[in-house]
Amino acid sequence: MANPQERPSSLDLDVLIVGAGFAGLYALHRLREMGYTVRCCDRAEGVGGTWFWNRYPGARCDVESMDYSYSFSPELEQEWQWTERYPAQPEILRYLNHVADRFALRPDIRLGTRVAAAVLDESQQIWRVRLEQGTRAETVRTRFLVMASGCLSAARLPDIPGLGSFTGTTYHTADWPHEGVDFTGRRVGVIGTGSSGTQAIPLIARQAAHTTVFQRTANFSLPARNRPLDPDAVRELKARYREHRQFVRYTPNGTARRNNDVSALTVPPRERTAEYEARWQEGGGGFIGAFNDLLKDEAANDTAAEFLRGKIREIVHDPAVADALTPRGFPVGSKRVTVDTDYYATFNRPDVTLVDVRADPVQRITAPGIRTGSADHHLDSIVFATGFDAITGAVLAVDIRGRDGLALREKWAAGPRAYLGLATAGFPNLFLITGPGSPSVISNMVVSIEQHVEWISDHLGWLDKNGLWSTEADRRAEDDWVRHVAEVADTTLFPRGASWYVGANVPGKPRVFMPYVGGVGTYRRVCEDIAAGDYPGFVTR
Ligand code: FAD
Ligand code: N01
Repeated sequence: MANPQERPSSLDLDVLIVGAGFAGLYALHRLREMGYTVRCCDRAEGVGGTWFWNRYPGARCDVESMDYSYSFSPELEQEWQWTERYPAQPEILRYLNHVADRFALRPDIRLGTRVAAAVLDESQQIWRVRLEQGTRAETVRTRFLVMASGCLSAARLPDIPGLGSFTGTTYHTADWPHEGVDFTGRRVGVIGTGSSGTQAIPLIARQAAHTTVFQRTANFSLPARNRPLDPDAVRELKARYREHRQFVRYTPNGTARRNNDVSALTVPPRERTAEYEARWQEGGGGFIGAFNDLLKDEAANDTAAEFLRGKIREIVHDPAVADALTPRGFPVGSKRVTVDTDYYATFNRPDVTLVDVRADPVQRITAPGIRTGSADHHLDSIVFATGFDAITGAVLAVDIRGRDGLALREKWAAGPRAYLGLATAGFPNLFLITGPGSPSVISNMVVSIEQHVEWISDHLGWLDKNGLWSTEADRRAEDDWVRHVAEVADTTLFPRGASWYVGANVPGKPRVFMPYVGGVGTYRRVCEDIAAGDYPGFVTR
């Protein structure tokens, strides 16, 4: 707990947490249990983060529910009943609301409150943080600032001319109306075929009079094969949940996925195809674990890519449409593989049109619809499934100024730099949950979030136990870590896709591969060693 006599008299809080999603809720609970004075702010009008905002049809997770859930409370994990293998957004949001109530978090959460700026007061080693609630603004003084602001929370509209001129209705998947949208009888255009688009398109198509999908990059998509959970299997897993969670924490991805430790190139072609087929039938992202070199070796990756291209040709009847839906030019997995229900089959519907905007580019949005090089598409609604300014977007949307008034935006102008993805030199007592350089989006994020929350809170406890007030990443340690993150990425095929992992979806964003792909378990051990060694790489005072 913070030592009261060391607090500057003007301090309002020990810790301010930005964001009330999976990360912010757990951070609030854990730090409050340790005795800190903590508040959490979210610009949303409810808790849940991702699951508050993304209410589009078909929104669900693609990590299995029994793993995509908190492990910090054995009671919570026993009492909560998931209904599906991949629960839909409303169920995950109910879960997070249950967590907020069960742990009495709400009194310390301020909703509808945006954190606009944070300035380090060097003389007192505290943060002055500007909060905005509608037209009201106030400044709070806090010792620690924890950015639990999300890797996929800064939604992006595309830079298409004429965006404001459309006279129909527009929606972004990550800011979906709470009352839902009835597309019955409407001509709907969907821009974007990433995870959100591939989940939403089949359901929109079932309802709308006509659906036009504007695809820029064809992506690899795997069938989810979602299903209700088998009560016996749930009971069996719950009986050994503790052991299972401990196992998952040290796996490469923070999931119970079966990773086959064999090269795709050493097995006979028929055996290889059988393995791919079994995983395709099983459904979900486990396909990528079929062989140990799919994300390392181009020739190995090609075998998986070719299998998936064959599936598209099998499912989609019109060869020209199948061809346009076929991903080419990047390895499977280097852009996040999407997990869908009936995505490819949707293109067999007579009321669905695919527009390949690489071949026929969007020129502008007009009053009645979308104009491409070859046609005017008349629409009643446009759905933007165009993604996020990922990983750094929400952090840099806050004007954060550290030592000598340096803006974090300036420090990260050529790409984000953070030690372990947890802290950044020049910004003492500022923590990033699932920040750049940590496994974050390459993992089951709930596992990575819990690990970061626990590591940060343990570090705070250690500082106080040792009578220290502040902690800051050492610049050399940070440089070494950033280099290591890039070196590890370069041993894989990940940087080869023009994905949001490298910032390729945001014009002008520096092209840096942001997540750490060395594995969740490996990363956890590094963090554990650093804690056990009294935090080398951090300057504490
Ligand atoms: P978030 O849930 O994004 O919460 C961050 C919160 O911070 C938001 O509510 C936001 O409003 C708030 N915030 C940001 N900036 C400010 C500010 N300046 N002031 C005030 N509030 C602010 N991950 C998986 O591992 N498995 C999945 O299956 C999976 N499915 C996903 C499906 C969708 C549709 C999306 C978009 C993401 C998915 N993810 C998945 C990633 C998901 O984001 C994480 O799993 C997890 O929910 C992130 O939790 P978080 O608390 O870190 O961030
Ligand atoms: O966003 P995306 P998302 N003109 O960036 C296209 C998680 N998630 O919201 O590929 C035309 O992936 C863009 O094209 P291109 C998950 O981590 C998980 O779908 O850049 N098209 C792309 O097709 C995921 O990866 C689930 O060429 C334009 C699409 O828009 C992450 O969130 C569900 C364009 C954006 O895809 C983001 O997913 C949902 C333009 N100007 C989200 N601009 C699960 O299932 C962009 N695009 C778990």
